[in-house]
Amino acid sequence: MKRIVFLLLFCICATTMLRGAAPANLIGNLSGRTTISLNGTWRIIVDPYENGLGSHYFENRKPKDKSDRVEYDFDTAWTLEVPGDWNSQRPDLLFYEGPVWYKRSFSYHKRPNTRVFVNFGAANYQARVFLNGTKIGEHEGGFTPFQFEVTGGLAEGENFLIVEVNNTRRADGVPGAVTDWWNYGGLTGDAALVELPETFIENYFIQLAKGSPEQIAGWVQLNGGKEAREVTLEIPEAGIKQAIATDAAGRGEFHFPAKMQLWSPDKPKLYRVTLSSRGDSVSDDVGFRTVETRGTQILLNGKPIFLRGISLHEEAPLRSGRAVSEEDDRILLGWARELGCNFVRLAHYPHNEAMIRLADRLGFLVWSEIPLWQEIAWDNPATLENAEGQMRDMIARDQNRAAIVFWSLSNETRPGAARQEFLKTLGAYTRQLDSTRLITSAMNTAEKTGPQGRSLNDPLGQYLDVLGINEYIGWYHDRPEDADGTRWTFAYEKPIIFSEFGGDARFGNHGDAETRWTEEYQASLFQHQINMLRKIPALAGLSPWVLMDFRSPQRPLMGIQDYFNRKGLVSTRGQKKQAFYVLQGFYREAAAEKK
Ligand code: GCB
Repeated sequence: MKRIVFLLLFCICATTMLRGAAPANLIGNLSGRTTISLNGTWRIIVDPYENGLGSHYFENRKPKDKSDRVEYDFDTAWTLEVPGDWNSQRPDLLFYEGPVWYKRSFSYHKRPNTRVFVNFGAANYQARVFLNGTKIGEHEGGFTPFQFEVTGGLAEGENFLIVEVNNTRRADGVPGAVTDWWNYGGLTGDAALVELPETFIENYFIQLAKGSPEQIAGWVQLNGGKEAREVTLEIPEAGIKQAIATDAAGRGEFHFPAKMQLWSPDKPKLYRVTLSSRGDSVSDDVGFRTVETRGTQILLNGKPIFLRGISLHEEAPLRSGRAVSEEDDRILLGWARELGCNFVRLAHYPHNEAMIRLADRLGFLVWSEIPLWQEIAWDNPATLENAEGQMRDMIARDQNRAAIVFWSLSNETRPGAARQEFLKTLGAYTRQLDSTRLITSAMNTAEKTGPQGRSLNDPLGQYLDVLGINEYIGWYHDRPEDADGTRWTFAYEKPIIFSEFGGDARFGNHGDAETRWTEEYQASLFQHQINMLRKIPALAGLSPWVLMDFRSPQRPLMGIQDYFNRKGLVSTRGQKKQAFYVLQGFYREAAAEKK
């Protein structure tokens, strides 16, 4: 008995230690900071047999004399551009999965009273980072930023960074071993040094208080000093100047009345907000709005809103590869605008920060999610910790963007006790980090109830504010016209978003509406889906699958797919398929009705 109690205690302690070992908090809003870009050309060594660590690639060794043997040389190695994936930059790396070692030299001149951090916007999937031959940290998760302090490790003058990025898929990772998107590897986010004072404003949360359009609430976190300090928050255009006291841990919370012009897709008003504290100051552009639910409605600023959306991957338009720049994002959101959207579902992982900021400026509501897709190691505590870490960092980066109204926990997961517990914990954690936004998930577990009935009873629904449904009537089962008579019922009285439906069509492939892979088939499928959706009173919005064709290893049909999922309404070259105009027609009507 004693032994059992001891074992139990040991397990509890071990789990708490594991879960308690939270990495350093992220520094928010790097665009408001002094940064030195490390983007551009990096040298790379492809390392399929994982020799790099044993052969000390991270030391950037050179032969000591002419008889010395060193079997690598970054100076003569291949190159890649950062930010960017390796698959689309070199034809020989299109299908590559494994480690690649990146190296870049830079010169740095030390400045007094300055702390320096290195930031990577994203590295898929795992990264080990070395500065001047010494390891400074590692990171897991392919889409969220990470930072390490390098103040002590920087040399005066010449320095070099070496990063091993490994995109090997892992069954215990997030995502797991299988996805329906390309496993683009590499340093896919911006790389930069960030200079900050000894004590600096690490991050802050400034939004309208939950359900109160006339109160601003949030917190600020300092990093550095040991004594309490004051932070001043100013929004000059609104005549706001508030003093916030921080405690010895550098945290200050605030809550004050404010009458703001509210952010909405029609008027995406942003205010310049400045936070300052002895020797540090950071500015940001922040919008203010409320979002909540009432029965089956979503209320934006207290009024019901119908979400005319589209799902999209972070896939570059007009070329292939990860979308990594604001120019890429502008094209994608431009098509969404033309379609008549006021909402985008950024599938299936956090997109680059520029995309969220652009959505904020252009007035798109955003669904943002972590790559928790289908099968995950539900029983593994480290997988849960990983999912929580990705959620935490996505929120830490984007929590001041009014555009984001949903944090999504997962996509298409199979009900079961372990999954339920995992997502319940993740949901509670997400609410604890941000209680102002709505929590959702895309579910695909509707049951057939008779020849024309479908019912969504997934028990995950109880933890969500808004229910997302992915369904593929007319593509993976049944025929497109079967949608017309389908009647939906839902176990929860909550807003419903049809977060996916669609079918593949190759642009320019024509035939009748019965013939798969044609534009006509896809257009007819969209029309039948719309017929069905019109009859669902709880419908709060939709984000069909998908804006643009995207690469996927699961799609090998030659001449049609060529390793692309062709469910796009637009081809990768920007050609609009017939279904684009069907959805556009519906959105025009919906906008006119002010649904
Ligand atoms: C889904 C997934 C999405 C796939 C899509 C498809 O249900 O959520 O990631 O790409 O279906 O095309 O099969």
